[in-house]
Amino acid sequence: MSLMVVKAIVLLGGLALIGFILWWFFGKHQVSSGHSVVSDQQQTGSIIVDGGYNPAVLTLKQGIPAKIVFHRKDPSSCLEKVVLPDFGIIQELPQNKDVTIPIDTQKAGVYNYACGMDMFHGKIIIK
Ligand SMILES: [Cu+2]
Repeated sequence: MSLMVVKAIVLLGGLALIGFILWWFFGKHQVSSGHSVVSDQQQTGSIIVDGGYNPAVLTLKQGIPAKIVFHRKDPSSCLEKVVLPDFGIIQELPQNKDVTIPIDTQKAGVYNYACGMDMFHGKIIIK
């Protein structure tokens, strides 16, 4: 290979790497999001726990009594507890069972929650 070709390959490789880094840091990464289902002054949101929380962002309507149904499919003990610090809730999530957690929706805001070890994170938006 001539030196020119080698230089061109190195240059292209460098550009590809820069492109990847830009995408990694500034690209829009997809976060799953969902809404509760509202009926009769009651709203219910569903979150599947499987390698994380799906949807990762759940939006509830302010002022309407809400329930979130967690369903853990993931066998890992990491996700067997869910902690919602803003609501003072620490809840066990037995595998393959629906667990219903009532949520106070009086105050609008963004509320983070996590697994018992604070490794997986989700968000509840009340607005
Ligand atoms: Cu964990």
